[in-house]
Amino acid sequence: MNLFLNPSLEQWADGGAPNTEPDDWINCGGLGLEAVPDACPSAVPETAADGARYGRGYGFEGIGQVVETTPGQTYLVSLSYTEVVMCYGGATSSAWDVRLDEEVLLTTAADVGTDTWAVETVEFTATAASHEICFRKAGGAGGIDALSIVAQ
Ligand SMILES: [Ca+2]
Repeated sequence: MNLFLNPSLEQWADGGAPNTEPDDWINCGGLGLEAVPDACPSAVPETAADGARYGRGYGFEGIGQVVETTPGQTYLVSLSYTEVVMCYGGATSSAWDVRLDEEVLLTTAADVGTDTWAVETVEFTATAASHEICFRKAGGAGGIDALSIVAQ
């Protein structure tokens, strides 16, 4: 069972405006994300990895959730990610950091292009009754979608 709420970033209360968070997600980076296609209909890629929307970040923007965990239990975190050409320019990069309580567990590839939704996974073992999982941009403009955390 995926422990993230709104894992495909489909619900976005304020219309997906720049520097905001999808419903149930918190800002864990410089600023929040923005929803594509809502905030940028000409963004590339046009198609989400899952559903109708994805989140786009730039620089060190990020979103996260605090999930309840069982100490000693192993969890698998997964994300789909891509490079994004923005409406208003800026360097593209698909690099995202997956962070556990601000510690980087994984940095994704930076160069998957804009025609690919790549998938990466990383495991961790819980040491507390809850942990914050954060997907934080590691420079440039890129997208995320289809986020999950599942007990193994
Ligand atoms: Ca989606």
